[in-house]
Amino acid sequence: QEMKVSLRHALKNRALELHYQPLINLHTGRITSCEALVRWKHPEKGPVSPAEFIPIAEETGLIGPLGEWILRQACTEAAKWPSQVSVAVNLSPLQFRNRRLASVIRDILSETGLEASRLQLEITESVFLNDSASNLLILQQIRQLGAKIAMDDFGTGYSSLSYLRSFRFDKIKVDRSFIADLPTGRESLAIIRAVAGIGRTLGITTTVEGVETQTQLDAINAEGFDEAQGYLFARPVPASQILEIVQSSR
Ligand code: G
Ligand code: G
Ligand code: NA
Ligand code: MN
Repeated sequence: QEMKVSLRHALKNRALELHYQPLINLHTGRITSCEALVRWKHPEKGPVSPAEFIPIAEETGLIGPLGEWILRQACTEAAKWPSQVSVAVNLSPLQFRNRRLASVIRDILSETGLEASRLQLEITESVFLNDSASNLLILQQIRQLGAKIAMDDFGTGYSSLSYLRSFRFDKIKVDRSFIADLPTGRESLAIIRAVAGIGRTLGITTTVEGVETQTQLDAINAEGFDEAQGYLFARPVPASQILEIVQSSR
């Protein structure tokens, strides 16, 4: 309750900030996009993780205005980046309760001048759990704007594969739990190999997250993944730093 009040306050008073983490094209070594990750510096508690405050925002309905602020902020920043670099924004399944989500996104794109094709929305499988028919419709509307849709944390839901049949995703991001025990984890290796194969066959970009070591990267490259993200390349950094990074990486 107290958190809810201070989160609302933080949103109003610009105490929230977006950090950005690059995704690297494994064929060219270049940055393809940067994922926006929200940060909150609480006046007394110090930094509070989004893993803690996003669920509070979801329970209290604050995720609507918070999610719009995140989208607008991310698109504003990305419009300053070189045109070949996209921005990835996480969407909470609760944001789909707003049936006008696609038009909100369309307005933000036109306000900020960001080309739709440079916006990627990361969703999790839980988008398909409730109201899946109308959520699917919203996803299709977002896609029609020209934005890209990525399935985040792939493999951790209980029906990941079936969702690949429901919607043609532009990108699959394999959950970092499958990367953590590479290259020795036989099960993880078998699973990421299968995902790389699905991506190749269906023409879906395959990404791994949570790459922390060179040996993990070697294993991922051996499977032919398109993209990777993780501390091995870069940690999430503030907007001013990511601007320098994307400008110097051309
Ligand atoms: O950045 P970090 O690892 O602390 O994020 C923790 C969790 O919070 C992750 O599950 C991440 O997806 C989520 N998260 C971070 N930023 C955002 C955001 O802008 N929107 C939403 N919906 N979730 C976010
Ligand atoms: O749920 P989602 O995939 O959006 O989570 C993104 C979170 O993963 C962010 O909080 C980010 O800080 C974190 N993250 C990014 N790279 C790494 C990494 O290499 N290792 C670990 N453990 N976490 C990472
Ligand atoms: Na994400
Ligand atoms: Mn993820």
